[in-house]
Amino acid sequence: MKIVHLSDTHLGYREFHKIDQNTGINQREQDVYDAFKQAVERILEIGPDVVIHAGDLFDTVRPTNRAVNVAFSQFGRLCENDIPTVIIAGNHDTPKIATTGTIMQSLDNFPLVDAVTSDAEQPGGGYRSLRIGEMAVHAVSDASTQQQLQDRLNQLSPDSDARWNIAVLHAGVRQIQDQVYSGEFNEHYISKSLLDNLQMDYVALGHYHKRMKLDIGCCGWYSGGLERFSFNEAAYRPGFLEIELDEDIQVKPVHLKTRRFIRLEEIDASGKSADDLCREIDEELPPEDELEDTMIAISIISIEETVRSLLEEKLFEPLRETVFESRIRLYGPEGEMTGERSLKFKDLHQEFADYLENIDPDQESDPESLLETGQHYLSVALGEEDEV
Ligand SMILES: [Mn+2]
Repeated sequence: MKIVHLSDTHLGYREFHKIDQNTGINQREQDVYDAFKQAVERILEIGPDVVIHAGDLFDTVRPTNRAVNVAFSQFGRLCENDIPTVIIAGNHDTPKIATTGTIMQSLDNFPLVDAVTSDAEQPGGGYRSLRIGEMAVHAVSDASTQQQLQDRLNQLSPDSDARWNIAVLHAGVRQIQDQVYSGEFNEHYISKSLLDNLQMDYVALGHYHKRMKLDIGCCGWYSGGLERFSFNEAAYRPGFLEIELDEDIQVKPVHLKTRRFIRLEEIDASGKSADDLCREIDEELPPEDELEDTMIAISIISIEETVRSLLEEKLFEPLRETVFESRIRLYGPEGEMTGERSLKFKDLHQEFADYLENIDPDQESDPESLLETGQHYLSVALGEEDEV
């Protein structure tokens, strides 16, 4: 039997200000849709017995109509081709207040899709055990709280009638060598000992965007994301996993063609002139005609102010004009950050707090309640909070 395991599609994600010339929408948002469509093309070529999506289908709890349409049309293609799909909600799909509900539960109405979420109307209460051919697929949705997730995990047990038992989970993992976490405020964890004792044949994990085999009691993988969602993910290879269940379990990565990210090794500027640094960086960069579509991250330490301003003029200004997007981080001799010119905003909540700090306080308004009200509206707009 053959499984395709993917996760972390984050449909609706958008960043930076570039617009796709063909569609008129945010280019990174379009990139993410394109990666998902490309993945579905590959899946149709592979023709698996089941597709497993281990969560974070959408980037936010309240995705835009566009993101929903992309998801529905692509799952529709899988249905038309008679490929069953099991999907669980990840932390990005799960509202903090359960009554908010999810759009993902609408996917459950598709004939061949089992969409397992925390919605109250859902059969199984966030845990469903499904028989697909010789497989039993145990799908556990992310929950609003760690305790709720734990309660679901405690129900997990293999189906002794099935030839293969597969668990589908969305969380970080504690107590493995590289503890896996994203640093998101609403992420949940599974302990290594729980995974060690699951007695499954395969554990399909989502959440961590780097493809990774887990050192646990059975075969378990993070499939990784279909795209990169920050410069920190520059070294990850977007794609999914193709799994063959035969005498044993064979796991094969399938890579997708996505936007190029280049993150240079940190450069130490001590004793170097601006020309030296220009040469050093130029050697690492692709030819000029390839720069236009590329994301570039550069980090330089111990740079003197005079060298920095020369480099700014000779290299960084033209580079910023040319590349798709850049993150250039420069640190002075004392380790202080200098000349940060990246267009990337900080977290919107932080931007707003910084903005309030820097404006003249209005006599009439109470700065704390202004901050609180503003943060609430931001949360609503970002889909993190309910309007009430
Ligand atoms: Mn996640």
